[in-house]
Amino acid sequence: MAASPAILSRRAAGSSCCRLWCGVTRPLVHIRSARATEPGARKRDEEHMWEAASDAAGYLPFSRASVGSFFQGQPVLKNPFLEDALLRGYLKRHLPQEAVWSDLNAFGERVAKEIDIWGRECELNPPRLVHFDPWGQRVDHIVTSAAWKRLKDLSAQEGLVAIGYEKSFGEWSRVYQMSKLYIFSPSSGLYTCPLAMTDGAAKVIQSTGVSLPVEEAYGRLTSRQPERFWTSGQWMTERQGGSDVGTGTETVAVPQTDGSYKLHGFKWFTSATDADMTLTLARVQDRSGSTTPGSRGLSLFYAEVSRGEDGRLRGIEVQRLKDKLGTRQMPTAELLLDGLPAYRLSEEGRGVASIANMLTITRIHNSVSAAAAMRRVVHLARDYATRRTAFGKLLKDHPLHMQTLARMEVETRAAFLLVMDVCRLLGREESGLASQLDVHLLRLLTPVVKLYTGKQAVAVVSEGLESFGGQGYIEDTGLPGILRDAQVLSIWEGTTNVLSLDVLRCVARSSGMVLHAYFTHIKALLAGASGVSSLAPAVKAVGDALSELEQFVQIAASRSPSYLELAARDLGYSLARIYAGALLIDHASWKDASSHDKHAALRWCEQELCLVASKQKRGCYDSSTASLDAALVFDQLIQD
Ligand code: UCC
Repeated sequence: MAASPAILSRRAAGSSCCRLWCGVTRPLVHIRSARATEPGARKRDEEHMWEAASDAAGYLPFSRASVGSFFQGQPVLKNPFLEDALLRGYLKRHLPQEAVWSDLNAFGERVAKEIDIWGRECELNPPRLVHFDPWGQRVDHIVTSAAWKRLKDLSAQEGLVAIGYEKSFGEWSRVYQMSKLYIFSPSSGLYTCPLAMTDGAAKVIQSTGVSLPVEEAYGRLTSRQPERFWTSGQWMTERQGGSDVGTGTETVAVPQTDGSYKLHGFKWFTSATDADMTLTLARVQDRSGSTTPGSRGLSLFYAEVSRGEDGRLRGIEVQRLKDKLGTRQMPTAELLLDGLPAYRLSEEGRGVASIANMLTITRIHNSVSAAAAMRRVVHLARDYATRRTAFGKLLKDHPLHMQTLARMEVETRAAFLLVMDVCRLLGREESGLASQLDVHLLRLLTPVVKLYTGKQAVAVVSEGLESFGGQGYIEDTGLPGILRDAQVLSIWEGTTNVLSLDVLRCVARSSGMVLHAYFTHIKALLAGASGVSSLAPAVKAVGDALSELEQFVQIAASRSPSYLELAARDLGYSLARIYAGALLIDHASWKDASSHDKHAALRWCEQELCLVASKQKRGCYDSSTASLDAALVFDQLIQD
């Protein structure tokens, strides 16, 4: 409500000008001060008095259409390589080569100063699909932003796939490649997605033995020349088969007289659909037109995405682009395959086993992106804590705020070490140095690390957004996009539950040898740290948790498969937490470790590490619990 002239004149006569205006409602000030006086019109008395008081005040906040003088400083992205003490500590220990360091440093500088803006541009200019040209011809053009195209060239030049195949740093080449991707990922506009599939496709082609017609493709996928570089798709998901690929894949492959095939089917979710080629699954039709159902009927195919002379895609129609929660920077499409020319890469019926190589690589990339998302939000949150004042001091001086950031930091460190250890194992396997223990560990840890980091990325990024207060919820800060993009990490490349079941499968298929390798390796890591007294509580916590896990495994081995299935997710989490504890301890016991490394290890090991043991003791996996759970979900009485 507006103040009356009488009140105004009384206040104007007062001595304290600033306090004088405190009772005046803000809209009145705006309206009055912003209104131009009509030419020739005499100002009314109250307007004269108003201006006199303003002049006397010298400074009147929010007057004359001003929005005030305080603007919060925004968080600043700095060189992510220089800002990451753990990354540098890890590389100092394992990969201290000057060439790697100078490359990562220079790349980190580019990420902060140049590339991050391209990533943002991809978000602001998402891809669109043009179905028809102006004359009504079907063209199915996926139009992407200039920044998206620049990111493709950059990826080739920086060797973001190539480094893994050049193997210039032997068994550490994968650690080098993934460190670079880790720096790149949160600024990449999701270009890391096509890179993951490209890497996976190169790996599959390599493992099937590079020969015609894929020799050329392999060279392009691993090229550093932008004009030669190709990306690949991974078309696995169909309408019936998301996780259950074996049952749900409907696409058929019709043999041609020249030994090639034509594919007919519908791919429901194809990521980075502007790729140059793809690997995909289909069922080979026999002479009678029949196919083999289930996983045993699936074969792996290679197909190039190309256009005919009429400008139309050969054998593909792009049905529509997906409207997704996040990853909007990247085109994801539904594709009708109608006679797509293709070559069979696997033996007939070995499709799932053959594409599993690709899954291993894309799951590792997924984990890299998860750890990177956590690191990015911690990086920005800690910078912001030095810029934002509340309740009389900077956020960094509020112990509770720092405790929250420290917990995010510990979670990020654990994720980073888990991811890098899987990369280390992959590098050993690819350079022929892996022991049988390494091979088992890689098989077990790939789904464990993917499921754990994917889930934790959402939790840490969400916490990170909260640390910016309301600004963390504001779209054009760029912060909400980090959360939206993180949400996919626990879904694609296998959901948390599907990966938990994959853990059980690899335990069963190896007759428990993957777990044996796991126990053996952790015991070795703990033994290596036994001389560091400051780490003793952490060593004890991990040792105890490992014993509990061994006991759980012994008990579970005598139970029915349904018992293990109910325990699968908690088992996955326990495997991740215990292994991360051992890695944090190992890193903290290295001769050049910092006190922060030790603190992180101790903090991590304060939590419950072996969930599966405590839940087992409470009967959580008993058969009665399954029916109680179902009844709870549907809120129904249990039928006897
Ligand atoms: O495509 C997608 C999005 C692309 C975007 C990529 C971006 C990535 C990161 C980006 C970073 C920003 S998402 C769609 C992805 N789809 C999935 O992940 C499918 C999830 N479902 C599964 O993983 C299931 O467990 C299936 C499909 C593998 C289950 O199929 P089956 O047929 O029931 O599998 P089996 O019978 O267990 O295994 C068949 C064979 C066996 O080999 P043999 O016969 O020699 O014993 C298994 O050992 O495949 C082998 N195998 C594996 N080998 C199965 N899984 C694996 C594995 N994980 N590793 C090694």
